[in-house]
Amino acid sequence: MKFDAIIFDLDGVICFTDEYHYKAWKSLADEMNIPFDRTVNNRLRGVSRMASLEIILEKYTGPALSEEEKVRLATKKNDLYRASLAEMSPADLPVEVKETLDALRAMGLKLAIGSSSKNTPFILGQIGLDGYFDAVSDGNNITRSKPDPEVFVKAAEMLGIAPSRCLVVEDAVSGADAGHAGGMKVACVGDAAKNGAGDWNMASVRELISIAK
Ligand code: B16
Ligand code: MG
Repeated sequence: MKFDAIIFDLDGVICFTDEYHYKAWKSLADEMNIPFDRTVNNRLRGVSRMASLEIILEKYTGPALSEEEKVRLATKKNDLYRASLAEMSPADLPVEVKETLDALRAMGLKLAIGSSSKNTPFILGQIGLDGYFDAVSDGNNITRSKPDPEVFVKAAEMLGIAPSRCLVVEDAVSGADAGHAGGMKVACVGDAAKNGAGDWNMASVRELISIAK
């Protein structure tokens, strides 16, 4: 086999919490009269909460904001976002994703999460994947956001597998860049696949089964 482990991004790959992020940021931006659309939203994929806020504030024209005010805004967005997460259930784990994960595991591959999100444990619990992965590296154990490779390098370390034997799966261009910077091959879906950011650009995660062979 070409790989010993697969490291999955969470938002936009395992489940579609990206739409909840968009709605929560949109509500905050509308309230502050900041232009915000799906093109800007695509730049937030894989990017940490505070770095996402800075991207949204590029078009802000109101009075200067203190660091405390920025943290308050990010917390407000996160509260809205978590209200959507609270409604999630195992039905929000797409069947093709669960079947693909199970097939990859049956092939003997180690499976990990590499997500920028501090809400990762909550999301995994909501969709019924608590305890499923061999390692979880997320926004709670990193100091640098994607495109820095830290989150994927830490996942590989937790698994005890060399980066060159790990395949990263991403929906964000920033995440694909992070995987490459960590010395890993990258398979993309969604926005990153449309941008040709991966070594493989997939129409479905099911393609991973033949890519990993
Ligand atoms: P949180 P991923 C990323 O998750 C999201 O794509 C990105 O939009 C979000 O800002 C980031 O997590 C931080 O999330 O506010 O929950 O800590 O794609 O790396 O799984
Ligand atoms: Mg993502």
